[in-house]
Amino acid sequence: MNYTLQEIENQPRSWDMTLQTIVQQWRSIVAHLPIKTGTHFVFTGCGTSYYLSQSAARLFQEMTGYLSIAVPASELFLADISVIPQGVPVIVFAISRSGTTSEVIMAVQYIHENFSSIPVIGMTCHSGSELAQLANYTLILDHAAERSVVMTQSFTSMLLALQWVATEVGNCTEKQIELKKLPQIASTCMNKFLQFGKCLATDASYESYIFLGLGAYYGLAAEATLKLKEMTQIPCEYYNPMEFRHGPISIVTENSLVISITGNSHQDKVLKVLEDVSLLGGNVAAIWVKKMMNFIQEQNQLLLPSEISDWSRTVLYMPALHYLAYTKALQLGLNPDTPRNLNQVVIL
Ligand code: F1P
Repeated sequence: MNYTLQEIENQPRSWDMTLQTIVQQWRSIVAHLPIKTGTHFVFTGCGTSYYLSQSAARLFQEMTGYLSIAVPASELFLADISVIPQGVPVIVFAISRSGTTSEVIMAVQYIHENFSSIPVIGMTCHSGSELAQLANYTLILDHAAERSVVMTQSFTSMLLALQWVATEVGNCTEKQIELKKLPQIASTCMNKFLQFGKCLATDASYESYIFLGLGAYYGLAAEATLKLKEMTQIPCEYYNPMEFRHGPISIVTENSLVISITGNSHQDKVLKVLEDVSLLGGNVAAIWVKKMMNFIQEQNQLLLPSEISDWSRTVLYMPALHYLAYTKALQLGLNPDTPRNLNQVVIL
């Protein structure tokens, strides 16, 4: 067994530990934070941690009503005026599994030097890291650290932790009850996730993969693409499903597989996009909640539990997509633990 597989499989346990540790960590720092009407939140990171930021910002805004954006860490110091809101209180969440990625460190230093009133909350899986030293406050998930180059459990665990934070800021106990159900739901579904991932990976006629996601799921689509790209280097892309028709759909061939990451609230509209892809001869698959009689083959549909909301269900879409990338790598004779041209951290 290799590290990547172990970390994919450990997600239910990692989520459980995340939920146990985040409550106290957040409560001990929130009292020091100047959250008031009009505060803007900026989520930042690189690579997976940037895609995590994209999902987290959407989920945070939806839950709390506070304006929230995601920016790549490098833009905080290379294009600061275009991304840092002016004239309003700002709080930054800087996210980095390693806590040592240069651009994240440079971004935090830049904020300290040029925007000293902005508090930076560092989220990392390494308590002894530079980010943990540098940030004004920290959220530490040491249990979600990884030996693999690619991020799997650290992505979902950090995202789940930020969702918990959002429920605290938004004062929403109803969603907290839902989040607490996730480890148990995931552990009963892991085998189903593996079978689905394998099924989409092993059909050799799929030469390119396209992931569709909107709202908070757009970050998931980006991350699913990155996982497949890192582990297999196979052509893959991601889009907002409704945007896909506006040009990108021209890349569809009988060898493409379009996979939709879909919530209950938009399943009907997305089904129509998939229908258009199918009419053009493309292959389609979906991870969603409502079972529908339609043109999509049964084995290409993964049904997730509908008893929790789209908002709370977010991380549950990822393990099947991790298994897809992992299985595809094995199928191509690649070692998922040692992706081409990559290291765990980018140090400039
Ligand atoms: C982020 C990251 C990873 C990626 C890569 C290098 O690291 O970009 O997403 O897989 O191999 O680092 P971090 O800042 O979250 O540690």
